[in-house]
Amino acid sequence: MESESQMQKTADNLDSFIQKINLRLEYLIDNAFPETDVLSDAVKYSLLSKAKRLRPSIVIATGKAFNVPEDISIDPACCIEMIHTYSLIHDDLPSMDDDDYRRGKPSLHVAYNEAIAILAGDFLLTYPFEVLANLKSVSAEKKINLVKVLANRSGGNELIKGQVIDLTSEGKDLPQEMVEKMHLKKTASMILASLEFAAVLGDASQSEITILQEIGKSVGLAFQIKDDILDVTSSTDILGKPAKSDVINKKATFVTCIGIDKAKVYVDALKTKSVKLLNSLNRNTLDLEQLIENLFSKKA
Ligand code: GRG
Repeated sequence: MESESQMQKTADNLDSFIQKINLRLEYLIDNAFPETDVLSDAVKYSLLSKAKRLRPSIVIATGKAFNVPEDISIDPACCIEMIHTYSLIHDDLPSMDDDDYRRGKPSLHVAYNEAIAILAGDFLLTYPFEVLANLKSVSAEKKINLVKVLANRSGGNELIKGQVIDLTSEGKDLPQEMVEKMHLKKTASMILASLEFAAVLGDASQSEITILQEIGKSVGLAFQIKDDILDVTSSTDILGKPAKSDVINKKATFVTCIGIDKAKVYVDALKTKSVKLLNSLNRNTLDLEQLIENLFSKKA
């Protein structure tokens, strides 16, 4: 049982991760653009808007469990957030989900235009690889392994594959195993990349990597099932993105597949599994545990 002071310390740690991530993202973007232009403005509009910073926080928190200093994990963490933000920008485009509202304000293609939104997404997909190549105090071998993880998890067999399944199955009744596959690809992939980044930086053993990957799958799946549930139970104001979007777009979700009640039971089972896996790491994972707890209780 965690003491009250330990819980406060964990909450302070998570807040400080978010503040550091926000500052570093701004620094990295300023560094990429010697002069302000419409692209740098558009990138900042999306990237620096209010977001939970879940994935980069996972990199830092898991890194800490593997003795990786925050000043080493911060840039790889920001790379994941950039890729995640690109995927949201492109997902909102008229040719994809055509959503006008994201992170509590008009989507990028609405605030600017479609071409600029595509280009801002392109920038956020490519710049992270430059940032990884330029990392200081990280060996060349580790940089290559980080690049491999990021290219793989954001690539045609993972994040992009999930989006393809999502878009091509609109209006269809998918079996549960196919919805699960889509969720693992679309949503778990960036959470898996976050855990694998920490594993690379912290020299995790093969058995630890396997446990981290199992955690990533359970947590990623649960995160998306919660999202499926919130789409029908919450509001646009609370979510900061359109509610009932899945219903309107005729998406196959866990709610359409097994119903809200069974979906909630499944999320609870995934939570129990994740905590068990986390404990089996035998490391100081208090920050990571709290992050996962926040994610399971997410209301937006
Ligand atoms: C365009 C290749 C490509 C992929 C898009 C990420 C994605 C795939 C689609 C976005 C829509 C969606 C429902 C994604 C599932 C993951 C998810 C719930 C994203 C929102 O992430 P949060 O809640 O948002 O962490 P913030 O804004 O806090 O970062």
